[in-house]
Amino acid sequence: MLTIHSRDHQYQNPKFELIDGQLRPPVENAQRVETVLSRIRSVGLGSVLPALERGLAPILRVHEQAFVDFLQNAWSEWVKVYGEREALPLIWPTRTLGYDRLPEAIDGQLGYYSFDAGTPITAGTWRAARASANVALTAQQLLAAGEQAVFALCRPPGHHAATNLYGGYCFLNNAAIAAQALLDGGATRVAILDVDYHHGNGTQEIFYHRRDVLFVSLHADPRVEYPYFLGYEDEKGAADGVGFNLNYPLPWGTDWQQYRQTLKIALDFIKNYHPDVLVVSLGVDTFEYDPISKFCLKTEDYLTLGKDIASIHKPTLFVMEGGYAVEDIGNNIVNVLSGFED
Ligand code: Q9C
Ligand code: ZN
Repeated sequence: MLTIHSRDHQYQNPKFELIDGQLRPPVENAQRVETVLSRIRSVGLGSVLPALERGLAPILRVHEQAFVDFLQNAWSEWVKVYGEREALPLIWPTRTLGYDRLPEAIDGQLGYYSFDAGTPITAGTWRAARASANVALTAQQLLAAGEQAVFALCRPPGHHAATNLYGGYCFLNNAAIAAQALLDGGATRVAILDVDYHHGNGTQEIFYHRRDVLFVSLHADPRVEYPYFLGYEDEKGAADGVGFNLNYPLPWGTDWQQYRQTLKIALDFIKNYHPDVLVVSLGVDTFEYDPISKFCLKTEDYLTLGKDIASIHKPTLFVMEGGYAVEDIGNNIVNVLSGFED
């Protein structure tokens, strides 16, 4: 299987993240990509190709122009006021505080365009986020040209990013941008299967009113897990999209046997949708030793996960999402991809 990659991921390199009441070294760090890449090379999964520049047009098919402008300028605006330290929001438009005004000050704009304080903006964030979208888009082009499966080694991840919101380590929604580009390139129906541990709230929001993209997500129950406010089973889509959004919240402690039962149901639904293409938001933070998660999948389970995804026989674009801090993420990712190819 081909892998697409960009060196520019390393420009997203915050010194700390705010997590669980502490400033700690970020789990979403540049080492993640190096770990996955070195495993891809050592097992000889296939060639690793650089991403091509695709410009802003495909990004603007998914994200609001003002949001993209904000991401592009946030760092320089922040530095003018606060100096060269990581930009974090401290206030949000919530319930009775009002939602509609876009403040002029960068502090207010950070709150307007974000949904958490765990996603630092640095000098290189925009460069890295754009490169990550180009990774997904380069993989999308190869798929459109006839590849059966391609792995987009995206970083930063994307599935929490919505039309005009960033958060959860995500700035641009790489999977959604690729899905939209597949439609624009001639596909009629695209299914997105999100197997990251966290609900893909951004992807859900982007396609919630549409039926040309089916969104199916397995994730930790938002009643007890991030992102808390979206990802419930009664969120089924709206308007034209009713019936085309499917959430499967699972309890803490879920192991492969329980996970697989739900995965089979999800894959059946996807099969009956008859998509032209499948996009997989591939997080391996479902791993038993993931530092921020509470599922119990084992390294060998990811082989079966890949095999199960292959069983619906669709051209498949794998987009890297979460999976943190442990050496095993290399094995886990490569197991999904090689399980798929077996
Ligand atoms: N108590 C992705 O996996 N919050 N993002 C962690 C831990 C951040 C995860 C809180 C989780 C974001 C792409
Ligand atoms: Zn995740």
